[in-house]
Amino acid sequence: MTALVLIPTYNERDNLPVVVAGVLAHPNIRVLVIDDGSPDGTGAVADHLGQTYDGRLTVMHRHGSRGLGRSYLDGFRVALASQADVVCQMDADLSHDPRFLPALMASAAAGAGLTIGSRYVEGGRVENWPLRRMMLSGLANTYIRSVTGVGVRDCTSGFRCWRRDALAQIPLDRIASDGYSFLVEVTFHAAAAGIQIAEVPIVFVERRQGVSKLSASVLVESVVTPLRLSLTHGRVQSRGQ
Ligand SMILES: Nc1nc2c(ncn2[C@@H]2O[C@H](COP(=O)(O)OP(=O)(O)O)[C@@H](O)[C@H]2O)c(=O)[nH]1
Ligand SMILES: [Mg+2]
Repeated sequence: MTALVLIPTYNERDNLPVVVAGVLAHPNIRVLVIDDGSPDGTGAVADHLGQTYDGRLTVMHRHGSRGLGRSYLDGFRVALASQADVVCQMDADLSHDPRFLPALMASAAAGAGLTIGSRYVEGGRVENWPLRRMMLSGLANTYIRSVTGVGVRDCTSGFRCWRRDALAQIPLDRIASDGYSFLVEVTFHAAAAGIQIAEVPIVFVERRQGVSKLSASVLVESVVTPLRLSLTHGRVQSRGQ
């Protein structure tokens, strides 16, 4: 089974080489770094990694307005045109440990169209989060589940693995949101399309270097998006756990 791992970056100069080394320690994996013109020079660091890991790492340099969701959409389109069996998503800030990739890929190999690396299933957890961030994340997931009907414990996790044939069923042109909402919206479409969703435990470690790009507008969008999805498409009966 071959995988393409999408890694969006914005100011991750010091973290990116570490995460890439961890990812490419696994066989049959390639990386696509999607850099949004990081002012700290992450794009150049990524280009250098492309030379180091010749043929296994490519870089997409985005221009214009930045956005995590838009970056993922561009990456998905590249992935869909590739030969990779599975398409993974992970953060560059070392919150997502590459050691969990084999478990995510094994779940995809066993048939799950979308596998989510989950903090909120047995064996999963978060390290180094203050209580208020834990509560916010827990509340957000309860809210998303009750409004949309999607039965996933960790809908806002960005550590994921898609079977490429499942990703091809998602109406990418209709996805409007960014940040966490992007993750929620894509998961909603996966559940609505009847794609099998699985969660495997991960340990999420809060970043030690650089800063989070979580902003107030992202939080507002997170409240609005589940409502908009359920009003527009109706609640879904998830086949997740
Ligand atoms: N391409 C791109 N990547 C982004 C953008 N915002 C955040 N990222 C990356 O997305 C990942 C998660 O972002 P982060 O700020 O750590 O969010 P948090 O983990 O929710 O606090 C990291 O790899 C970031 O570098 C963006 O606008 N464009
Ligand atoms: Mg982070």
